[in-house]
Amino acid sequence: MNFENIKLDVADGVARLTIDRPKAMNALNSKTLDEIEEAFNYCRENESVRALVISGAGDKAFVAGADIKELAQMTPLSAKDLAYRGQQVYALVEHMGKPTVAMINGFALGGGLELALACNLRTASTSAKMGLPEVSLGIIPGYGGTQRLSRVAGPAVAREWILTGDMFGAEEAHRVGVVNRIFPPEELEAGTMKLVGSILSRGPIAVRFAIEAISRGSNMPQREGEILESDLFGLAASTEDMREGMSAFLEKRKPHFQGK
Ligand code: DAK
Repeated sequence: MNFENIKLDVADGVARLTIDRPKAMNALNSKTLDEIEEAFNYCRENESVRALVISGAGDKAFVAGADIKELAQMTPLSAKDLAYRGQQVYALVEHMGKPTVAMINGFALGGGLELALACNLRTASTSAKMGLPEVSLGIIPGYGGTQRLSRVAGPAVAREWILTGDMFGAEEAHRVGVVNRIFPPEELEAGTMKLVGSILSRGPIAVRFAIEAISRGSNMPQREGEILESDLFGLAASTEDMREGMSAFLEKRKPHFQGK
């Protein structure tokens, strides 16, 4: 695949998607959004991809939001189209059915933070800065930020971040649960890959069902989420992976999961 504004490499089951417009702080213009969509579809459909890690090129930015030059041209109708399009692309990563990690290596602002919030997990460099500055531009978050930040870190944090439009450092983001793990810049990559490696060593079907139960369940009343959980639990109990995992424990050896 030939991309202009992103890179996609797959090695050892992990797809690395790099947003690559460093001169514009990796801001998302419509071409970049198209390419991200193609990459997400590839990752979803391709069995050799077992996990996805997203980061930004260079050492300054993850993604500094939507491209403000393009946003400035928006009309009500084009804004509606853009909203629909962005929501579709972000839903692809949210429902990929494989572990997805945003590795936040610098500024993650606006649509950039919203992209990270659509991933299952977030790691960040201690020098990263995050925020939803849309109100400073006279708009509100439009790629799910008002919804996902509330679900990830709670409505009080979402109100503070969205209403002030302020930027927050990685330590604060970690403290309030917006990011899962923080690392010094030089350890971000290794730390993130270690986290991914730990997930990939577990039963792949169980990981997939756990992602589904958490993601879909968070949009359901608790009792319905519990019913979804019990259905998926039942399905997990039908897998060879379950037998292997339990046999390995009883035989005091490491499991060899086949994803079956
Ligand atoms: N768009 C376009 N260009 C950007 C950009 C952006 N978001 N962010 C940075 N750049 C460009 C700068 O214009 C500059 O370009 P040149 O002047 O060199 O040509 C270059 O990147 C380097 O930036 P700076 O010189 O500003 O670098 P600094 O280190 O001084 O500052 C910064 C870095 C990230 C703090 C600063 O660049 C900054 O504040 N950037 C803007 C952050 C921002 O407000 N982002 C937009 C958030 S709003 C929608 C759905 C979603 C959205 C919109 C619509 N619909 C449903 C319709 C999403 C909205 C957002 O993301």
